Parts: sequence; C-alpha cells; structure tokens
Amino acid sequence: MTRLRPALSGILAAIAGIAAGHLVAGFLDPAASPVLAVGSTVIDLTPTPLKEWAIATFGTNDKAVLQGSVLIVTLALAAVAGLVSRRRLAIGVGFLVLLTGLAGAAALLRPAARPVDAVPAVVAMAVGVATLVWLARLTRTASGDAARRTARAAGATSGRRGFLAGALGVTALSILAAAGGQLRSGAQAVKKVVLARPTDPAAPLPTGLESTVPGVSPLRTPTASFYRVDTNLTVPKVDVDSWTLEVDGMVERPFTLTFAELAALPLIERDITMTCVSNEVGGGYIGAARWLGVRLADLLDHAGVTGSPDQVLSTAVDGFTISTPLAVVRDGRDAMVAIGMNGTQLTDVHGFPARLITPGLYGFVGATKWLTKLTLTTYAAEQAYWTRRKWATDAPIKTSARIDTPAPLSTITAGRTAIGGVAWAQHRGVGTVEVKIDDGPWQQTRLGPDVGIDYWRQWYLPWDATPGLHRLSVRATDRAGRLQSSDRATPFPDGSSGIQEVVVTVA
Ligand SMILES: Nc1nc2c(c(=O)[nH]1)N[C@H]1C(S)=C(S)[C@@H](COP(=O)(O)O)O[C@H]1N2
Ligand SMILES: [Mo]
Repeated sequence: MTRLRPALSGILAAIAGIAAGHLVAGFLDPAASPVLAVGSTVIDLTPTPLKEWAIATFGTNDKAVLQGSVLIVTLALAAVAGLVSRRRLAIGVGFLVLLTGLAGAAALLRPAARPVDAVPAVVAMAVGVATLVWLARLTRTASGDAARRTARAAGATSGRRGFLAGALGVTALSILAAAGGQLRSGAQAVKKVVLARPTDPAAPLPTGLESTVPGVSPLRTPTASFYRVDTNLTVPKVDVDSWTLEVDGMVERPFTLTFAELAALPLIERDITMTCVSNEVGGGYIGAARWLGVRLADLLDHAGVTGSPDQVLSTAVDGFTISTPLAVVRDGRDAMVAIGMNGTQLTDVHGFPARLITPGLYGFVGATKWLTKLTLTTYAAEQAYWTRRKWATDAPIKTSARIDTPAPLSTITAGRTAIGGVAWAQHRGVGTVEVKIDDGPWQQTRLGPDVGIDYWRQWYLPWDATPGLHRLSVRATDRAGRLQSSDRATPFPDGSSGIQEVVVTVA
C-alpha cells in the first residue's frame, strides 16, 4: 500500500497531463499531442532494421503498437516519479517536468513545427505537476491525521477513501479530456473542392474480371480500401485556402501556385497502380486508381530547369521529404501532381489537396502526399527521409504477381473453380502470368482487360480441383519478356521479390 499509492499518483498525474495536452492539441495541432509528438520522434529515430521488423510483425497495426509502447514507457517512468515524490516531492515534480519537457522538445523539433506546438506539452506539465502535488497532499493528510488521532486504522481508511475519490476524479476528468481532444481532431474535415474535367481524359475503364471470377481484386481499388502507408500518427488536415505549391531550387523562374491556380492548369487523367516498397510477396500494399492531376513535366518546364539537378525533392506540409530521380520524371511517363482520385478530390488520408504520383516507382520515391514544395536539386546536396535511412534512391517497382483466390490456407470444394489474382510490372506492362499447381508445369493463365503499362492486370486459370492438399504458385513476365525474379528478398532496400506460393485444402 505504501508504495502503491505514490506510484499510482505518478501514473495518474501523467495520465491527467497527457489527456489535458491531448485536449489542447485537438484545438491547436493534433500532431503536437504529447504522446503523438514523442511517437513521431521515435519513428524518425528508429533504425531501419527495427522499423522493417515492426512493419513485418505488426503490419498496419505498427502505429498502434508504437503509441501503446510510448504510453506504457511514459507511465512506467511516471510511476517512478510518483515513488520518488513520496520522500522528496520536489524531485518527483522535477522528474515530471523533465518528461513533459521532452515531449515539448519532441513537438518543437518536428520538421514543420510552429512555436504553438509546445503548448500541449506545457499544459501537460502544469496539469501533471498539479495533479501529483494534489495527490501527494491527499496521501500525506491521511497519514498525518492518522498519527494525530492515534486511531490509525480509521485514519488510514478515510485517507484511502480520500485518495480513491481523488484518483477516480482524476481518471474521469482525464477520460473526458482525452475523448474531447480525440473528437475535436477527428471532427476536422478537409474542405470540399470542385475539380475541372480533365483536358486529357482516360478511356472508360473496362469491365474487370471480378464480375466473372469471384475473389479476384477489383480492376479499380475503391478509395476506401486503398492501402495507406505514411510516417504520420495523425492525418494532416490541410487548409486548402492557405495551401500553396512552391517550385524552386535549380530553376530559372521559381513560382508558387494556390490550389485554385494549380487546379486551373490543364489536367490529365490516368489509371496508375501504386505499390509500396514494404509490400511483401503476396501482400496488400498495392492499389490501382484513376488519378487526375497536372503533369509534373509541365510544371518543371514552366519553371525552366537550369544547371544539372538530378532529383526532384518534394516536401510535404509536415516536412516529410521524398526524392524522385529527375531523369525518370522527364522520360515521358505521366508523373503528375494529382488532385483527384477515382473521380473526386483526394481524401485526407491519401494526401489532400495534392500529391505526387510517379508511375513505375514505389511510393516512397514518387508519391509524396500533402505535397507543398518541389525543389530541383542534387542527391549530393540534399537527401530525402528514406534516402537518409539507406533505402534505394532509384526504386522501380519489381514485376510480381499475387494469388487472390483461393485464399492462402483456405478449404475449397472439389470441382470446377478458378485460381485468380493480379499481376503488375508498372511502366513495362504485364506480358504473361503463369500458374503452377503442385509440381506440375507452369501454365499460361487468361488475362483480364488491358488498362495500359502503368496498371496491374487481372488473371485467372480455370482449375478442376481434386481433393487433397495443393500448392499453387504464380509468376509474371513483363512485356519485354523478362520473368519476375524468383530470388526471395525482403523489402529493404528496394522492394521484395520471390514467387508467391499458396497452400489450399480441397475437400
Ligand atoms: N507526406 C508523405 N507522403 C508519403 C509518405 C509519407 O510517409 N509521408 N509515404 C509514401 C509511401 S512509402 C507510399 S507507399 C505512398 C502510399 O500512399 P497511400 O497511402 O495513398 O497509398 O505514399 C508515399 N507518400
Ligand atoms: Mo511505401
């Protein structure tokens, strides 16, 4: 009991501070909430192998695991602060000040931080310290009473009651504050914008195989199920009215556009399949969508590239950066600053109001979300986020194929069925897709509609499934006749490779 109460006081003080900071951050800048600010800093400081392990182990839950870990470590340290304050309140208080000070520093050291980003941590500090001092008093008064009255048992009981009431009060207020902050940041929605029709539209999308082969990924990925990958713990909600796109660096005429100015430029519409470099063989970090935007080459021509830059360094509103090889964006492909996805404006999650899309390259070298600046520079002069973390600078998407149906380790009924899925070889185009059943020969599959070399291709193979356990493999060849690599490679540093194998039971 003597230890439990002080430790609990420290934990409650931290919870109260964190909750109050979260509430205030909901009004100022959700990303500056103490736990999120520390979490973001941890993400940036995590060595690449550990990050890879986390993504491989926790998948899209990696962020929840990270925030949970930050919270647990913080509460453990706060418990220590509470224990220390039993003897020396000033030292316990100092410890809390240090913890919240670190959170403040984390918020201020974010690339695009503003001075107000320190406010949530300062509030957390004040509320945390006040709570600790108050709970310490409650505890002390109780034991003091006990000594004076000599009725120790009775005193301890009333002290315990007082502390319990205080603890419950702190917990309830903290829950309210945290929920308030959460509601407030969740309620922030991006503005609706009206987009013009493309001057260079895409052809209507053909009917996909999903209508005839159940289980095959739809030809176009609905935005709501499109994968999401970024370093952000909170989704930036960009104010489109004050947003600008700046083009600078090694150019003759640097310029800045408002969203209205950008959206008034000639717009192209293209079907492009995006893939994340962290996608494992057979994985889901891939999506195919219709993008609307301004050709990147047009913007670069307008600025007039000068000198010999070799990269386009793009910067997001939160300071995150991506390097795209200049030679790639100028080789005629439809790299664009996209403002529309699947017929409407970009959603906040996918980069509203504007993002980069570079056909053929993994997202980390060509798909900057919440884009705000394009700088013509050299790899020698400036390095982007992932480049500094030793990922590849030139990262074309590797040819690969995935079995969507039957699902891995599933049980299906014997008889006529189909093996089906998608294959991709962006900017080279899928030539053929072959499937192997057990140790049989590689068999040609039938391909779905052709939506161009930057888009994935659906495929299927009719199969008369016989009872038993079966091993299915798939491989793709691009249009130049190059077979996908069968060497097993993990994502770091330039994308996974290998043949997907699926085991199914036929009953
Ligand atoms: N601002 C910003 N843009 C970003 C990232 C990021 O972390 N921050 N991640 C990139 C990566 S690794 C990929 S794969 C794509 C994913 O885009 P999506 O979430 O719209 O699918 O965004 C890219 N653009
Ligand atoms: Mo990615």
